[in-house]
Amino acid sequence: MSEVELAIRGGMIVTADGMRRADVGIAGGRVVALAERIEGAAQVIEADGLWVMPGGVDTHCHIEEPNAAGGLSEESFITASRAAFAGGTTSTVSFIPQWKGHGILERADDYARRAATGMLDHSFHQIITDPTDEVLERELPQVVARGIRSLKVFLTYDAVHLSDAEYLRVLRAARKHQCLVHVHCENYDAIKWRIEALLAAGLTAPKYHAWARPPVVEREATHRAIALAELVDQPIQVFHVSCAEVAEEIAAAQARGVKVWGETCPQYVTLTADDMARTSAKDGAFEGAKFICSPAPRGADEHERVWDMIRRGVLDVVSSDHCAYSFEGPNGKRQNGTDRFDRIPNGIPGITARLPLMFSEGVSKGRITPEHFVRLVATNPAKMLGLWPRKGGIHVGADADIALWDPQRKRTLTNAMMQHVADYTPYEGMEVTGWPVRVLRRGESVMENDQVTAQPGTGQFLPRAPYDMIAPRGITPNGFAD
Ligand code: DUC
Ligand code: ZN
Ligand code: ZN
Repeated sequence: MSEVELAIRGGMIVTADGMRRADVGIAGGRVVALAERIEGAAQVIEADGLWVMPGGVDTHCHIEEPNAAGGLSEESFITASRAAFAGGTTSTVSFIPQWKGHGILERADDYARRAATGMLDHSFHQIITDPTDEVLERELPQVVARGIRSLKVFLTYDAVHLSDAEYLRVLRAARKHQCLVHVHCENYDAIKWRIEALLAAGLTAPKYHAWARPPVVEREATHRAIALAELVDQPIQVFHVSCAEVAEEIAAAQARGVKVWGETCPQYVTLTADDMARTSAKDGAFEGAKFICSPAPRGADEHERVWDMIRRGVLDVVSSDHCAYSFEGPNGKRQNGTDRFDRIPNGIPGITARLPLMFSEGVSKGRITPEHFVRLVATNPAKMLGLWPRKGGIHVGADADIALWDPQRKRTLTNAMMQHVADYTPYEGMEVTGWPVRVLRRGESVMENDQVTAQPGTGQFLPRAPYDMIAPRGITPNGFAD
C-alpha cells in the first residue's frame, strides 16, 4: 500500500455495488486503500454518521458556451465549478458548439482554454450542426485525437437541427471514428407547425411552450433517432428523456439488443407543465419562463412513470442539463426582448440541485437504493462517457473524488445555496433530505459546509480513449455496412 496522506475514517462507503463501513486511504489524489481501519495517515477526516460517495459526474452541462452572436452563456467555468462542488459534483462534460457554415475545430482551443480556468475535472461533447465532408473527414479525426469521443446532434431548432440525411452522415462518421452520439430528440417540423398555429391563435404565454412540443413529438423523433442508429449500427444516448412513452421506445430497442441508452434529468421528476403557467405580481405570466426547458416538463403523474423507467434501468443516467439563463438582465430569459414563449431561451440551471434532488426524491423517499443513486449520478455517466474507472467510483486506483453526504440533513433549497450564476433556481422552496457536507476532488478538500475553497485553474481535462460501450455491434441489414 502506498503511504496514506489522507484517511477518511468511520464513514459508510456507498458505491454502485454496495455499502460497507470502511476507511478510505488517499495519496497522490487517488484512492490507495479501503480497509476496516487505516492508521498513520498524515491527515484524517472523521466521517462518522456520513455516507462516503463518489463525486457526481454530470455529463450534460452547458458552461461558458459560445453562441453564434459572439456572446457566451452566463455560467463561467469558475462559477459552474463552485455550483457543482456545492452540490457534490466533481466532473462535468460540456459542449463545444458548431454553427452552420463553420467548422468544428475553430472553437476547440478557445473552449479548452476556458475550461482550464475552472476547478472541475472535465471533458467535452462536440456539437455537430453542419456535417460537411470537411467536418466529418478532416476535422472530426482531429477532435477525436484530442480525446473527445462524443457528439451531440439536435433533431430540432431552426439554427441547429439536422435532416435525416445529415443525421445518417454523422452516425456513419461516429462509427468510423468511435464516438458516442447524443441526440436531442424532438421533431423539428411538427414543433414549427404547432408554434405557428399557437401564435396564430394568440396563445403566446410561457405555458404554451409545453403545448408546442408535446410528448408525441419527442416520441416520434426518439423512434426515428433509434431506427437510424440501428440502421447504421452506431451506439447512441437519447438525451433528456422527459416521459415514459419516450422511454418505452428506448426499452423496445434495448430489448432488440440495440446499443441505445436513455438519460433523464431531475426536472422530469420534480417540475411539471403547470410550473410554466405560474404567475407573479411583478412579472405576471412571464414567471413561467423560469421553468422553460426542452423537452418540456410534463404532467405530475409522469414523475412516477419516469421513476419506473429509472428502476427498470431503461433510463440509467441522470444529468442536470444545466443551461442557466438568469430571469432578469440582458442575457436572461427576456434577452430576445419579448415574452412570447417561442422566443424565450430554453434551459434551466440545475448543476447544484441534481444530486440533492435525486437523493431526496429517490433514496430518502424510498424509490431507489443508495447504490442505484450512485449508479445514476456517478458510475453510469462515467462508464457511458469512457471516464470509468478513473471517475465514478471509490476503488483503489480511482481519483479520490468524494462527496461526504449527510443522509439526514434537511434543507430548503434557495437560489443562494445553488452558487450558480443565475439569479433564480426553479427549485426555490423545495425541501430535500440529504446534503453533501464536504467534497474532495482528487483528494483535495474543495467544499465544506457550503464554502468552496478550490482555486481557479485547478481542473483537469479528461482525455478519453475508445471503450467497449461505443463499439458497434457488427449487425447491419443484410450484413452490409457503408
Ligand atoms: N437542449 C439541451 O440539451 N439543453 C438546453 C436546451 C436544449 O434544448
Ligand atoms: Zn438537448
Ligand atoms: Zn443540454
